[in-house]
Amino acid sequence: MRPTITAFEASPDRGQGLARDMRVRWALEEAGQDYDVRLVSFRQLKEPAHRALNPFGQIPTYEAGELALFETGSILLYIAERHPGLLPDDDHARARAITWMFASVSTVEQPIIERDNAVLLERDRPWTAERLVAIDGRIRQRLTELSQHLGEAEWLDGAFSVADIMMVHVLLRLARSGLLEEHPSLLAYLARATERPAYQRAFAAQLAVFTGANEGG
Ligand code: GTB
Repeated sequence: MRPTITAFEASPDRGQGLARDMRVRWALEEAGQDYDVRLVSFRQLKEPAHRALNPFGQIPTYEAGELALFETGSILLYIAERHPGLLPDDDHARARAITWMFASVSTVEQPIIERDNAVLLERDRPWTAERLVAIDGRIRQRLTELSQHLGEAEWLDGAFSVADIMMVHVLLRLARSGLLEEHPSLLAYLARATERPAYQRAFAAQLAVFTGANEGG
């Protein structure tokens, strides 16, 4: 069944692909699954019709028939369990890939969101500069640990999986921070991932929302 996802009507990042609908678009592109996109305004996000899909009033959501999901981790897992090539068949390898999905959002992403909050929402506070130093220290620690894990490997654990979609999208949010440049192996990991045709198609589709070009399926 062709799913419908939601995305911002007005791209706050001007088409850089940083909003989380990008993760779902990318997974669907990797899966070869066509999809529809319903664009939602900031006002609509907080209205009952959207909160019925996501009680927190956020994008993205995923609808297929009677099923409505929110949370990118859950949506990516749902897609990956129904399409070959996004999770390993081996039971243990599958469990490790799912572990990396959780690690992406609960261990690596957390200080990155704190950083965005400090830079975007709290930039005028007297303590922001000091707080940024502390946050960047926590991010640096995670990036060092991640690059040590990755070593010379192409992907997080064996073959490419939804865990890489999640981790790469989390890291891309640091693109302008200068922190990624301290880890050439992570830059190479991001380049490998974003060169994938599925990423490129997903990126072009979300960019089209910003440029006003027709939304692709
Ligand atoms: N844990 C949820 C998930 O993974 O699905 C988080 C969902 C979420 O944060 N959604 C954001 C949202 O709807 C959009 S992605 N925010 C509106 C609101 O809460 O009212 C976060 C995001 C937004 C914009 C940029 N940007 O412009 O660069 C980057 C990331």
